[in-house]
Amino acid sequence: MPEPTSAAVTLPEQALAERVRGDYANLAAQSAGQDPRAWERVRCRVCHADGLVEILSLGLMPPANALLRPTELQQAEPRFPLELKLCQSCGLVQLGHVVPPELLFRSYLFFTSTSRVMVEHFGSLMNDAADRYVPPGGLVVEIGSNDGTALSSIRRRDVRVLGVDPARNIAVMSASRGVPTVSEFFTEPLAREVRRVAGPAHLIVACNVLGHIDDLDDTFAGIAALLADNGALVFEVPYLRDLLDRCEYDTVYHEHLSYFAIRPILTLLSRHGLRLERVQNFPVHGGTIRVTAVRGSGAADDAAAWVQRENDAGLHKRSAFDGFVATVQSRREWLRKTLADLRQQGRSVLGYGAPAKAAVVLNYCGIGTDLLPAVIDSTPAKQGWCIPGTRQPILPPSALESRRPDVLLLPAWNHAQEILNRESAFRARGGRFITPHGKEL
Ligand code: JHZ
Ligand code: ZN
Repeated sequence: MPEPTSAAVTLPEQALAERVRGDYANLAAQSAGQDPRAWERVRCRVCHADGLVEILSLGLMPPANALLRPTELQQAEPRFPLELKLCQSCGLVQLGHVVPPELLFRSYLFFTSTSRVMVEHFGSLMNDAADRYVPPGGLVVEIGSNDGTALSSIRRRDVRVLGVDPARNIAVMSASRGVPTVSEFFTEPLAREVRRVAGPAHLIVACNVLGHIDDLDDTFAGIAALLADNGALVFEVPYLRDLLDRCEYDTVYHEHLSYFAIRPILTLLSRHGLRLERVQNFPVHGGTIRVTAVRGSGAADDAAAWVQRENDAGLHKRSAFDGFVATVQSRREWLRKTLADLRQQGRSVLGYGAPAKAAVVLNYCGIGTDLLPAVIDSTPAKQGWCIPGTRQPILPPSALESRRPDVLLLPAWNHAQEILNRESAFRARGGRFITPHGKEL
């Protein structure tokens, strides 16, 4: 019997995602067969030095969120090199190739609202920062506003909000939350236009988006142009030290061009007349830093301590990454063996969560539908589609009942607590959760 999916229900955002995917197919066709050097970037995107050194190659991979329809499985997929490099001058870890952003971000299938924990996290960020920096009638602009979750959480009614996000399918969702959104990439010209029409922004928020941007100087020039004199920029990025310490190699994918530490952030801020005021860290997404910056020069005292710890860890040296690379390889061997053993024992295994990370793990580890037949995800817009490259179909959570797997592999390990709470019945009947990083939950 075919698995029930919500594909029969065509939500407006799904219809739009379909339409925008027509553009994707065109771009993908154009990129097929191109020399990978066409996508290569040889200079550091923060300090512009050349001579980036390679840390890790995950091979040729399809873009992690380029989900496929079952009818598209016969077609060739575009693949791009996925290589992590280090700038030994400023310490920025970055990808050596840039997939055209039109391909990655015009139709987006990740929605902030899916995780209750993230909704609360961004709710407190927005309300704390608005209370602190935004006067009555002031303006809050969010870069990468996704489905409007964060901006719509602001409780104060005396502030104006504006989202900027290139994903055309998501604008429908933010509009339904009452968040006006410009469906474009944030650039310096756009920032100047926003300022001309709406005035300066007292608060600019950018969470999990700076890593997606190739031309960071243009973005920061835009921020500097738009920010009110006494305004603040608050941004969040996954923290490089956590990525290395916990070997979160599956957060390396084409959308993520930069992997930030504080040191390169300071270079970038000072070049654009911004002063680092505060750094905080949070456990979300495997380890995140929140940086608050204002107009000015220099940095708050604790920035030096952050940079010192990074220097002590040798983060700007190639040798600091040797252990990481060895662990990535051993985790691949472990996962392949574990899934093969489970199959031999006659245990059924499904994946839980179809984040971008799932595509990275499954493709890098070479896990096809023989070892993992399908994955479950609560996002209606992902259900009925398949993981790029390894092609597991994405099923709704009701498949837990119809398939009754023995083991769930959890690529969405960053949402472990929330998912374990939601699926307590699975564990109550003896089901096991394992992560691609070798943890039993
Ligand atoms: P999740 C995202 O990466 C997107 P991804 C982005 N590229 C980024 O920069 C990083 O975050 C930081 C599902 N799920 O958040 C929903 C359930 O099924 O790890 C999602 O498809 N049930 C902007 O793609 C996936 O898991 C649940 O109960 O790696 C999680 O994706 C919950 C909580 C989630 O994002
Ligand atoms: Zn650099």
